Amino acid sequence: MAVERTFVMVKPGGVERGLAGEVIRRFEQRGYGLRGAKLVKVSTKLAKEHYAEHKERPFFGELIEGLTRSPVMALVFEGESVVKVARTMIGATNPVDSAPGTIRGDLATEMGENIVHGSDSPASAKREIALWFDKSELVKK
Ligand code: D4T
Repeated sequence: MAVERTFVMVKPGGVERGLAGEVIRRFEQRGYGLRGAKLVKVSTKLAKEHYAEHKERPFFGELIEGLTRSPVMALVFEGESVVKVARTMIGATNPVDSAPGTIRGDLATEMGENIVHGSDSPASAKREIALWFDKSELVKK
């Protein structure tokens, strides 16, 4: 086990509903440190790069439209095994299957409005943090 960083994003639907603070609160209360935070009006280019792994999927267009429709809150958290724990805290991709107690399980009901994103592996975390943040925007402990 190791101290690592992950990328978390409150998606447009989450920011629109005023849930950015609730998402940050959950990670901070769990014990993870906030190392980066900013509101971003996402360009189509950035959205396509973020979701590059899904570019052949039938839902890609909707995904890009959904991510660019209003600002997101981009976040970096640091702590013990945070990549894996963040995914557990966020819950299953489809909120219908997300357990109560998870972010999606408590706050969402629809796949297209699942509130939050978290990197799915340490390699994805590295890629996504570099994609969304300049090094100068991240703080040390
Ligand atoms: P993100 O990336 O948004 O945190 O979600 P997940 O990591 O939990 O899930 P994902 O990358 O597989 O899917 C990204 C995004 O696409 C939507 N989606 C996904 C969809 O609309 N239909 C689908 O069949 C799938 C698999 C939901 C989340």
